[in-house]
Order: sequence, then C-alpha cells, then structure tokens
Amino acid sequence: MHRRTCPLCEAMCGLEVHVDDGQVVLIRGDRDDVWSKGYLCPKGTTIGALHHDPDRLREPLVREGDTWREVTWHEAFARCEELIAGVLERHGRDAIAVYLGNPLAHNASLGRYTGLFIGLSQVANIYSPGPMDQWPRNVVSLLLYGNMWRIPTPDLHRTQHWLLLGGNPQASQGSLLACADVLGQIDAIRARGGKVVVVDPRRTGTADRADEWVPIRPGTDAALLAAMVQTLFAEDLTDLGALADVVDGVDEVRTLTAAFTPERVAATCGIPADTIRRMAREVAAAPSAAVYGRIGTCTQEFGTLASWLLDVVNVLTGNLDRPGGMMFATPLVESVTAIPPPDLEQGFVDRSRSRVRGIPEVLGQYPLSCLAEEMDTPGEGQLRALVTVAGNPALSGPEAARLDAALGGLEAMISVDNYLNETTRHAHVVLPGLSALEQPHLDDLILLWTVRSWARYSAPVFPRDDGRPEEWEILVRLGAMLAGLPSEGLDVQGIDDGYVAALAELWGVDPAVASSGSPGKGPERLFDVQIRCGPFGDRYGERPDGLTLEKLRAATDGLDLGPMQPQLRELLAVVGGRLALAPPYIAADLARLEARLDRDGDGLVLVSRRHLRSNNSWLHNMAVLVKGRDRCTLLIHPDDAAAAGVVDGAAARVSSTAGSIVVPVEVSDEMAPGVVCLPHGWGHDKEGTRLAVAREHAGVNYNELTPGDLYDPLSNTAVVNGIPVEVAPV
Ligand SMILES: Nc1nc2c(c(=O)[nH]1)N[C@H]1C(S)=C(S)[C@@H](COP(=O)(O)OP(=O)(O)OC[C@H]3O[C@@H](n4cnc5c(=O)[nH]c(N)nc54)[C@H](O)[C@@H]3O)O[C@H]1N2
Ligand SMILES: Nc1nc2c(c(=O)[nH]1)N[C@H]1C(S)=C(S)[C@@H](COP(=O)(O)OP(=O)(O)OC[C@H]3O[C@@H](n4cnc5c(=O)[nH]c(N)nc54)[C@H](O)[C@@H]3O)O[C@H]1N2
Ligand code: SF4
Ligand SMILES: [Mo]
Repeated sequence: MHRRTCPLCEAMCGLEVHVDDGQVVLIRGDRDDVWSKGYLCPKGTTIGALHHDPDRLREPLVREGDTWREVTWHEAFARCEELIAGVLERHGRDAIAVYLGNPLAHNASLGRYTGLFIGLSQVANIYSPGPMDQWPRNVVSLLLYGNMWRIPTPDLHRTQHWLLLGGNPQASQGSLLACADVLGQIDAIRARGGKVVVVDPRRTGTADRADEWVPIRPGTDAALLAAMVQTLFAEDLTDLGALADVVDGVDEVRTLTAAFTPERVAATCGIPADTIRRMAREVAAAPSAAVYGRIGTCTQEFGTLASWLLDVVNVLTGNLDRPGGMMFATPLVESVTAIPPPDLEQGFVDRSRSRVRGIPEVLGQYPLSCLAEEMDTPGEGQLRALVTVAGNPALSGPEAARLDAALGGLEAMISVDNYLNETTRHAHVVLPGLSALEQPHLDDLILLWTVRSWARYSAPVFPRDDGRPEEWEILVRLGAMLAGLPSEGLDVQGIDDGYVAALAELWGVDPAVASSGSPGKGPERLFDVQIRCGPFGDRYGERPDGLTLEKLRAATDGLDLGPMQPQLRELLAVVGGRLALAPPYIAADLARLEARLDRDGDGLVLVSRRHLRSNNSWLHNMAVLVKGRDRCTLLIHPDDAAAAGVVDGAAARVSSTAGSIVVPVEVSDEMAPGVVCLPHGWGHDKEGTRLAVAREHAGVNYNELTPGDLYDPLSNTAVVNGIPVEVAPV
C-alpha cells in the first residue's frame, strides 16, 4: 500500500493506493492523513484508472497527414526542433504563443518548471485560463497586498459566519480555498452556532447545506456588495479592529459607495433591500465572519469590482487577517509560481496591446478570446505556432468553435499532454507527461490558500519506463528550442542547476550551500530546496529543528503545521506597510457599475456549473465518473421553460451572439427565474480524438456560446457567467 496526496484539486486528499501485481486494485481515503483525515471524493478513486487508461498516451506522437505515428523521444524532439526552427526563421518569435493549462497548478513538475520554460523560451505571447478564472482576484491582491498570489482564505475551522458568493464547494471541493470536506466544515460552523449564507443564482448542493440561499441575478455581486458597504457606513457598523492603523482610503470608500443604497440595487440584483441590509448587519455582528467569492464573482461582468468589494467588506468589519475571518496561509514552501515577475516594476497593465483589437494586457494576459483572432487574422505578427502545456482551450476557452478552427490552421503546434483530445488533435507533435502515480508529488501554489498549514510528500507508486523524460525536462528542452538553442548536446542538468541556484539566492540561501545540501535534479531536488528555504525549513542548519525533504519523507501521513496566523503587516512591507483600500484603478470602475443599475434586465442569461464527478474537460474518459444519467443538461426554471416552450427531457436550442448548441432540458426550481445553467468541459464528439469513453458521453461545449467581446476590462477576464441567451424548442 502506498500513501499519496490526490493531485486533482485543491482539497489535496490523502489517499491509500493499494497495488497488486502492478495493478491499482483499490484507492481509499487515508484516515491517518493529518490534513484530510480520510476524506475523499469519487475522482480521487480514479487515479489508478487514469494510470491504466488505455487511451492515456505513453509515447510521443508525430502527425503524418491525418494519422499519427508513435515515435521515440529522440525523434519527437527532433521534429519539434524542426517545426519551431521553421517558424522562427519564417516569422520570428512573435508568431509563437504558449497556452498553459490548469493542471500546472496540480502537477509538481509542470508547476515548478513553467517559469523556467517561459524564461528560457523568450516567448512573449502567453495565454492561460487565468483570465477565464481568478485573474480579477490576482489584480485585487496585487493592488491591496502587493502580491497577486496572496489571496485571503476563509478560516473555516474557526469562523462563526461564512458568506459565500459564486462558489459551489459541494462540486468543486474548494478552489481558492484549500480544505478537505468543505461541506463538513459547513456542518461544523452551524453546529457551533454560526451561520452560512450562499449567494448564487442556483440553489446548489452547497446552498442546500447552508442556513440560507440568496438567489442573485448573475453579474450583480458588485452591486450587492457595494450596498452592503453602504449599509455598514450608514448604520455605523464599521470596525476595522486591529487593522485600523494600517488602512488608508476608508473615507474614499464611503464616498464611492454612497449612491449604492440597498433600494437602488435591489431590482438589479433581484434581492430585496431588507435582505441586503440584514446580510451586512449579520457580517458586522458576527464574532468573526469570512466573506468569500469564487468563479461566480470572478468570471462575470464586474469580476474585479466584486472581488475587491469582498475584501472591502472583510476589512471594514475587522475580519481580514483575524482568526475566524479571511486570513493568509503560511505555506510549507515558497511557491515558484508566486515569485513576482521582474517586469512588474513597469506596472501591471498596458505594457503591451493585442495586435487585432488593441486590448491592453493585464498582468501579462490578454482576454483569452484574443488567442483565436490572433491566430486567424492575417497580417504582420499573426500567430502561426502554439505550444500547449496541459490545457484544452478548444473546450475551455471562449468562442470555442472559432478557436477550434484556428488551431487547425497553425503551421506548427506542439502539445505537452497525456491525451489526444479536442485541442491536441490539432497538434503536429504530442509529448505525453508521466501519470500521476509515476511521479513524486508536493504541492506548491495551492498551499497559498490552505485553511491550515501542513506538509506531505508523495513518492511515486510506479517506476517510469526507461527513457521517458519527466515533464520538467520536456519543458527545458522546448524552452531551449524556442530560444533558438541547438538541442543536440543541450546541458539540461546545467540549466536545472542554474535555476535552482537562482531560486536559493532569491530565498536568501547561499546557492553553493543549497547545491551541496540538496543534490540531484528536477522537482525532487527543488522540493528539498523549497522546504529548507521555506518558513518551516532548516535553512541548511541555521534552524536545526526545521524541516527537510528527508524529514517529510519519514512522515508518511504528513505533518500538521498549525492554524493560519495573522500576518498582514509583514505582507504589506512590499507596499510601504500600508493597505490602500481604494485603488484608483478599481475605484474608477464604479461608474460602469452605476450605469449597469439603469440597464434593463438582459432576458434569459446563462451560467456555468461544475459536477463532483467532472474535472474541467479531462476526466470524462473515466467510466466510473461518467456512468449514470446525462449530466450535460440545460437547467431551467419551470416558469422559463413554460415561456420558452421547452419541456423536461426534450432537446432545446440555446443561442447567444457567439453561437448555438442543442442540449437536453432539465426543468428545475433550483434555478433562479431568468437564469439557465450548463456545465463546461463537454463536447467530446470531435473527429480525431482518442477518448473512447468520453466520446460515448460527448455532451455539448458550453463555450461555443461564450462571446469573445464580453470581458471585465480591469482584469481581461471572460464573462462566462451571465451570458444573454435565447432558448427554443428543437
Ligand atoms: N469536481 C470538480 N471540481 C473542480 C473543478 C471541476 O471542473 N470539477 N474545477 C476546478 C477549478 S479549475 C476551479 S477554478 C474551481 C471552481 O470552484 P467554484 O467556483 O466553487 O466552482 P463552481 O462549481 O463553478 O461554482 C461557481 C458558482 O457560481 C455561481 N454563479 C454563476 N454566476 C454567478 C454570479 O454572477 N454571482 C454569483 N454569486 N454566483 C454565480 C454558479 O451558479 C456556481 O454555483 O473548481 C475546481 N474544482
Ligand atoms: N464555460 C466555462 N468555461 C470555463 C470555466 C467555467 O467555469 N465555465 N472554467 C474555466 C477554468 S476555472 C479553468 S481552470 C479552465 C480550464 O481550462 P484548461 O486548463 O484549458 O482545461 P482542462 O480541461 O483543465 O484541460 C487540462 C488538460 O491537461 C491535460 N492533463 C491533465 N493532467 C496532465 C498532466 O499531468 N500533464 C500534462 N502534460 N497534461 C495533463 C488534459 O489531458 C487536458 O488536455 O476552464 C475554464 N473554462
Ligand atoms: S476532493 Fe476528490 S479530486 Fe479533490 S483532492 Fe480529494 S479526492 Fe482528489
Ligand atoms: Mo480554474
């Protein structure tokens, strides 16, 4: 039996993996795991099936016309070099883009080496699902706390009041909230006399478990929160507590929100003014309260404003950085991903503009919808080549049909991916990574939002086949090719040594000491360097009781490192020690919100959902997860169904300005009237994929309806939730 941390989501459950004769025969929750204490979800039990999945790629593939040939790694890299060199020669590096997908946050090798890959490659066109996800949160954290990845986390173990907007941990298991068994924590909050309130256009599994469900009109959370802030001021309920002497801009916030009375926003939000006032009073009166938002507050029309106002409410009620409120985690390791890029010194916005629409970048990202148009619009600077790493933008990105077509027109496409799916089917070379069970694991980025500090190392369960490179090595080789360096004789170890030395130096440890104290290569060595340089580390002997990778290896069920600790003052050091509560960049957007209050309703709007048995687009090939009834359905309120003339079980056509799809209808009063809902990550009926099970449960692609011109201009984040649609019978 092997003990491991599940690498699929932020819950990071401890697993027992039972192996017999080279086969995973059973996976269950590790009851002794200090962090998850035996909790797991159905996805965690499929890590073995993923490893054994016959469709999972084990050898590199090279395209030959419409067919694929399995090739040696040597041949695959040679083909990559040929493709990249051709594009560099014909069009230059500006014709190349990189798309970095979500599993980077969960894969120990990819997460740690992507920065090196990008740095080596000198590619400037970087796309990711960030602006389809948490980019508003990153903007707010940068402006308020000086680091885009320092994201306040609800202290669920101690809070007495949890106000949750636009998140559904019953399905997602958390997100920017790493906690195993969030629903169990909801029960615990209620059992100790606290209260849990869920604001969501859908009565989700999380809302069902809470004390109160407040349905909201999609895209209007900023108006709701502004009215809560207005109430706090009007009723003299603000109390900054321990933060009073570090916060600037409180009076500005009062002035900026003065017009947003509960009566003024009620109709827009679809929430009675009395309810809004009561919500504000309850947060202010609670012994501790945590106001948290997630996808629903980010990927919408006012994503940045809403994300900011969440923090404003926490600050004004003294709940930021105090036990039971929204706190900052103390991660085991300094995250490699969270190292601020050097170009941040030149600002975080408008350092470049997109070629086709002239959109200013925000934190290095254009709207994801730019990817398709930059590929399919001819002219100087047109994108001709793409490298995807663990991403499936053909399903996950906006205007998906256009993106899919544009991928088919590239001169060169290389994908580092374990499957031949809707995106990678367009590649010229596919380079597969190892399965999770063939790799060591130690979390990195997501430790920045854990509800408790803890540590656990996972050793590989299976040895990898001889000659198969780890993903970090694939990235180093591709990075060097993009830089125009010859592959033959590339000193991969030397590049890795230089990288690790630079990181040690950044973390205040002599690189020579780190390199002799932490021998080896790749992620395993980096784990040791990170742990030893981190807040709990031994700093190579300076703190003899501190942690090392060796000590962690010995602790097979993990080490508990304690509850979250107040630390805002230390964080603020990088921004002069003050918290500027009303950054002009964000405050200026309140005018747009005010104008929204005068806009009539948009008719029917569409929002997204997740399911416990799904993980974005890529677990639908696991038979145990997709069996049972069809989950890719359009949820619609009975009144809206009647008005549209659609009935339960029959097909409906859903159309937006971007496109139209046909999908089975599921009539349900769990939807707020005026809002319909589809899951994302489906649409597995494309030709040329190798996903036998997923094809049988194809579903339809939500993002064929996601318009490219709808985005939150402060963060370039796509409006995925609140898309105007029409529904008609077929
Ligand atoms: N099982 C599973 N787990 C996952 C994933 C998965 O695909 N499947 N994906 C992972 C990833 S990448 C992420 S980012 C996280 C996301 O984690 P969550 O944000 O918790 O996930 P969702 O289930 O999408 O919840 C978003 C909720 O927002 C609501 N909503 C939509 N529009 C609005 C709005 O305008 N206002 C408000 N208040 N609510 C709105 C939706 O109805 C939905 O219930 O989940 C992660 N975990
Ligand atoms: N409509 C709508 N669209 C959405 C969202 C939504 O809520 N609604 N959510 C958005 C969000 S939050 C996100 S994060 C994005 C996700 O967007 P993406 O990251 O583009 O998509 P995923 O479905 O996560 O695709 C993961 C890819 O990584 C591959 N993969 C998995 N594990 C590994 C590995 O270990 N190594 C390698 N090399 N490859 C691996 C899979 O085969 C798959 O191709 O989708 C976004 N799109
Ligand atoms: S909740 Fe499920 S997918 Fe997430 S870490 Fe736990 S077992 Fe894995
Ligand atoms: Mo995400």
